[in-house]
Amino acid sequence: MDGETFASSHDATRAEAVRASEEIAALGSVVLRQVWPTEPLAELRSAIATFCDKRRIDVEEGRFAHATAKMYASHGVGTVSGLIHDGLMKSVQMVRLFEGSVFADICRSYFGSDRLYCQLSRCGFREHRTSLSKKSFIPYHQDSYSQDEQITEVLNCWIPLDPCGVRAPGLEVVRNPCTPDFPRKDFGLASENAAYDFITIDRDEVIKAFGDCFLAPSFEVGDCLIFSQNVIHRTYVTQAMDQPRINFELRVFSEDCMRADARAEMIRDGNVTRLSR
Ligand SMILES: O=C(O)CCC(=O)C(=O)O
Repeated sequence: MDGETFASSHDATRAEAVRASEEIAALGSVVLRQVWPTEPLAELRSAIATFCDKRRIDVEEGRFAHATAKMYASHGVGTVSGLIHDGLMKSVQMVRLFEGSVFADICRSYFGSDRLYCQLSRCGFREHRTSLSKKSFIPYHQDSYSQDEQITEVLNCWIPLDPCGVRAPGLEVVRNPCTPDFPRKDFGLASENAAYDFITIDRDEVIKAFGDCFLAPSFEVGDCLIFSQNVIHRTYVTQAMDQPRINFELRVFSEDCMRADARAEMIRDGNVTRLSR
């Protein structure tokens, strides 16, 4: 597919980061190959798998009676805050993962700032087990819906922790920065995917607005897909897929993206975590 990949390496130069951030500005996303070191990703994967296994057992044994419990039996969902709460990781691991990464260079170039942050409660993960369900996990949507309203813009780095996109569910994006608050689908009383109905965007409407420009790459561990917050995207899953996939989403913003009247309080109260010095 056109523009599918932007080849990079661990020692990607600043010029490459600038090129990648220009691609994000023009097309909404960029795919990077082999830019994340495997060891911290394996640690993260192990923490997420432990969290999801425990949640699944809690659901099966009736200890987790939340409205979405049924979904959690087949699909793992959570955030870094949850992993930290359960003693499965420390926030410093996030800082270390980000520091010196190609993604950090791209964020500096994209936001034009060195003062970069994330919210640990909005850096999420998903575990998709095709042996338990082949239903699409998350339908077409925009991240801006689920954004903290005090933060005007984020870049999402979607990091697979298993090979995916061919035998395991991957991610599909519209290759366009898209427009904010794209109209959502009206289900009336008939639901397609109850948990996520309220964010669902209709594929035909996407094609009318932006053309048939979907990208669903195959990924190896170490690759990632970075996209801006209005980019319409979804879990990419086909009936033929038979492997599981865990992924992680590192959502980063600069200090300037925090609304001026809320910034000092957010920093003071620890609502945001500084990722760069
Ligand atoms: O990982 C996925 O399958 C989709 C995740 C996603 O789109 C999201 O969390 O916003």
